[in-house]
Amino acid sequence: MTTWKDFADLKAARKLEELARSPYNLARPDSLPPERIAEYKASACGFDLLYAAQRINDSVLAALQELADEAGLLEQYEAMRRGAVMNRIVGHASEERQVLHTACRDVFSDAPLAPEATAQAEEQLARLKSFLADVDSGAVCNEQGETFTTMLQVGIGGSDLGPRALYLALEKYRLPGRKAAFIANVDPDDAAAVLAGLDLSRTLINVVSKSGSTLETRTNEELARAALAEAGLNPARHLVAVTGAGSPMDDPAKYLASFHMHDYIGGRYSATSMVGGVTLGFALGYDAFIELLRGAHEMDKAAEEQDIRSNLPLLMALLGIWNRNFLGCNTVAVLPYSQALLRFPAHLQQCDMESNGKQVSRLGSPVTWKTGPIVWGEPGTNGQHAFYQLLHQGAEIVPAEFIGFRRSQHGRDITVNGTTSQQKLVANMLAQSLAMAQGREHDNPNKCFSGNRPSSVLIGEQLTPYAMGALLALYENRIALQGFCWNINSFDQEGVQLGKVLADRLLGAMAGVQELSPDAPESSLLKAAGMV
Ligand code: G6Q
Repeated sequence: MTTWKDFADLKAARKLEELARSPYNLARPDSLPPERIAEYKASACGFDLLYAAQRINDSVLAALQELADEAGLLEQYEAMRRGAVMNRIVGHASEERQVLHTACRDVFSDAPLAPEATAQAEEQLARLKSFLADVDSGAVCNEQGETFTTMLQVGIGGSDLGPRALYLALEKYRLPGRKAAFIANVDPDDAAAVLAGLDLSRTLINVVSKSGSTLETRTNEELARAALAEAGLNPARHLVAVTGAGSPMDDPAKYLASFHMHDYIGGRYSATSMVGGVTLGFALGYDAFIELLRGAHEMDKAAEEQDIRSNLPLLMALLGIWNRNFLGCNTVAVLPYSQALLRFPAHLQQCDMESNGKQVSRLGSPVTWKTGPIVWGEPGTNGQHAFYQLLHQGAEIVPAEFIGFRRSQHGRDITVNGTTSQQKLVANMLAQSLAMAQGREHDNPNKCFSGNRPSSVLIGEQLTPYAMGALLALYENRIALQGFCWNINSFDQEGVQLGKVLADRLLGAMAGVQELSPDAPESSLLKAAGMV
């Protein structure tokens, strides 16, 4: 396997630093000629990436290619998919795990790269298929013999964000009479509001937790069990589990059906495992879930291409690195022009920031280069009436990633003033990219747009299960490839531990089982917050 190299030691990084002294100026009047727009376009799995509005030229692209080659990004990507232990920090205690979420969708290959993991994924898919067939036929039903209409997924973080974002994106493809709902937070008001909207007698509750010990999820499981009991329903007929083998939740006797996720699948990369599969399969149908996996698999394959101009995930990874490390941008806005992608930025926020928000290299030393940016976003055009002011005239340069589709999902539209709503949506997206790039001069400084603000447009035909799978894998792979380049471990999340430990101490004090000195900040905080 390629030796892991520190970002600061890459020769191509020196070249890029040099090129970053005079990056392409998008605000020049002739900055976006037709040849540039046609040439700076890459395609995969039905998506086109238009990247002429990035501050790059052929020399920058050549140096980014050298960076990718020198850091061995594709070798590392292949090693990951073949089951190398990528989740580790050399010389320090770390998770020491394989990273094999891609194996969940390698089920379409004749020769899967990680055959054992893919065989396990196939086994889980077969279980899911047969469970869903029983739900469809009514063999799995409530005590009155009625079929189930709703699946409530109870899980948090990686066990919620991806599945929820994908469900919302694909709600249009719901099976007749089926829907999904979600509870993640330990906020009792959220659970109360969600439960109030459900007919529990026709609801399957899918408790999803890889560790089987997450405070929020186990608390909400108890809350759901209590709600079932209160409604006179037998939890044994309503509860389904997805968990890690051997976890405290891995107890088939307590659930109507149990599915496994394996330790080589990280929470935030688990949407294509049973973590997403059970709820998506219930609500959209097994075939739709398979289509989603197919899209993801084909994007995984597209990421094997050596030439960065033909490899969408790698190109997006490198453009992000150019903006972050060489042009000094601290954040990235992901702006879908599709309301169905409402929660996709939130999912990416976790996937990216939990993966690449790191300051120690895989060789165990503090990094001397910037790593993951702050990722955020909301659908357009709503965002245009909100925070785009800062994107166009703020003191911070925020590279934008626009995502849109040529056709709507429902195909129900209206023509007003000669254009459909879908045309208005896409026109607005393209206009925003142009406005950020070219800006506008004006005598009044307050009406002046400096321009020269980079963005890309990712456009697909229509948001289908296949397209959603491809989009998900595009970003998952982009994030992993960036982590390889920064030489950080994108697959652990030590940074979330301290808060959990301190919350446990506070809860221990509130429950009267943890002795805290009255002078400890925990005691004073509890008092000041009026909680004791
Ligand atoms: C994701 C993280 C984290 C995790 C949740 C839920 O990569 O590990 O968001 O998914 O903490 O964990 P469980 O699935 O174990 O409940």
